[in-house]
Amino acid sequence: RTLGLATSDLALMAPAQIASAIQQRASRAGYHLVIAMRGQHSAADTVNELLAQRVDALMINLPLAVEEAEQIQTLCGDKPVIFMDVDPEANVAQCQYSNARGARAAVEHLVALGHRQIGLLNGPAQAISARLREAAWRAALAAHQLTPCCVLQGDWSAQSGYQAMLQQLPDRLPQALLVANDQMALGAMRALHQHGVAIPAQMSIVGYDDTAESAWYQPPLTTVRQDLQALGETCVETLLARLQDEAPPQRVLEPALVQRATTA
Ligand code: IPT
Repeated sequence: RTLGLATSDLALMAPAQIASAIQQRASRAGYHLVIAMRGQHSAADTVNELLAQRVDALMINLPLAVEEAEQIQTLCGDKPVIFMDVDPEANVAQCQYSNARGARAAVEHLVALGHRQIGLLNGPAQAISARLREAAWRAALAAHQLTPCCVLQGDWSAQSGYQAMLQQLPDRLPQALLVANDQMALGAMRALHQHGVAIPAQMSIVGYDDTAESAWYQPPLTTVRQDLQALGETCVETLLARLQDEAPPQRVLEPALVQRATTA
C-alpha cells in the first residue's frame, strides 16, 4: 500500500510543507509514501520513477500545462492520479487553490487601502501558477481602471526576490507590491530595509502562500493564504476514496487574504 508524490524542489517552502502534510496523512491511513523530486529530470521521467516503484496512486505537484498533464495522466494508465499545480483547463483530476481568486483578493485588498500603483514581483515564467497569478493581477487592475506598473521576476527563492527588488531601488518603487510567493517577499523586504524604505508606510507588500514562517517576518507578512496542510490532506483523502471506490471528500479549497502588518 504505497502512494507516490512527484514534486517540485523540496528546498522551497510551499512544496516542502505540502509534502509534510501528505506524508503525515498517508501514514495515518497506513500508507507508505514514495517521493520523487523533479530536479533536472523531465516531468515524465519523475513520474516513471514512481511507477517503477509500483505505487498504487499518484499525486503530481509539478507545474504542468494542459498537454503535459494529459500525457502524464496517460502514462499512469488506470492508476488514480491527482494534479496539484496544473492549468485548470486540463481534463484531469485536480486538487488546488484558485490562483485567479487568490491574486484577485490581494489586488482588491490593496485597492481598498487606496493604492493606485500596484506592482508585481512574479515567479518563474515556466510556472503555470505564476502565469495565472499575473493574469489575475492584470485583470483585477483593469477592473479598477489601473494600469500595470513594474513587473519584476524571480525564481521563487528569497535571494531572487532580494535581487529583483534591488534593481528598483532606490527610487523606482510602486506604492504597493504583490509578490507571487512569501519567500520572494522575504528577500524583497530585506532589500527595502537595507535602503531604509519603511514597510508599510512607504510601500505595502502582499505575499502569497502563508507558509508557516510568514507570520514571523518583520513586520509580519500580509499574504494570500493557501492552507498547505488542508491541501495535502485533501489530496491523500481524494486518492484513498478513489482506491476504495468511495465518494471523494467535499472540502472546498479557497485561498484567503490574511491581513497582517505589511499593508496599510
Ligand atoms: C507554489 C507556491 O505558491 C510557490 O511559492 C512555489 O513554492 C511553487 O509552488 C513551487 O512550485 S504552490 C503550487 C501548489 C502551485
